[in-house]
Formats: sequence, C-alpha cells, structure tokens
Amino acid sequence: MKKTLIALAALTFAGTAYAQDTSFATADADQSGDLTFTEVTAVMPNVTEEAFTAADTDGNGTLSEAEYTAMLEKSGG
Ligand SMILES: [Ca+2]
Ligand SMILES: [Ca+2]
Repeated sequence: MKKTLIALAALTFAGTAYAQDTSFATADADQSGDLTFTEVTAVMPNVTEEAFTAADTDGNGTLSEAEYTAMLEKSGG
C-alpha cells in the first residue's frame, strides 16, 4: 500500500513526464491568456494555494505563461 502511494507521488513530482497534459494552453481552459487557481488545479490537482501564490510573482492573482512555466520547472526539479 505504502509503496503504491510513494510511486504515485514520484510520478506526480515527475510533472511534465506524466501522461497528463499540463501545457499552458491546455490549462488555460477559457483561453484568457492567464491561469486562475481553478484552472491550474484542474490539470495539476496537487498544486496547493500556497504554491500558486508563490508562483504568482507579480501578485495579480493569476499565472502568466512565464509564471506557470517557472512553477512547473520548480516542481519538476
Ligand atoms: Ca484562463
Ligand atoms: Ca501573475
């Protein structure tokens, strides 16, 4: 049981290598050009509000493509 959970966590942290499409265009469901917390968690359910806020470097409440990419790079290692 525990091993399965760890394997799942490892897959999640692998991020972009995972089967789910986490590209900016896919995440931006309403094609507004930026990502709300809801849009981000729709494709990456493991993103916490804290991580989202940290990634929102200009503090406007949404993630630009650059902010989103930076967050992916950070979480993906
Ligand atoms: Ca959007
Ligand atoms: Ca922002």
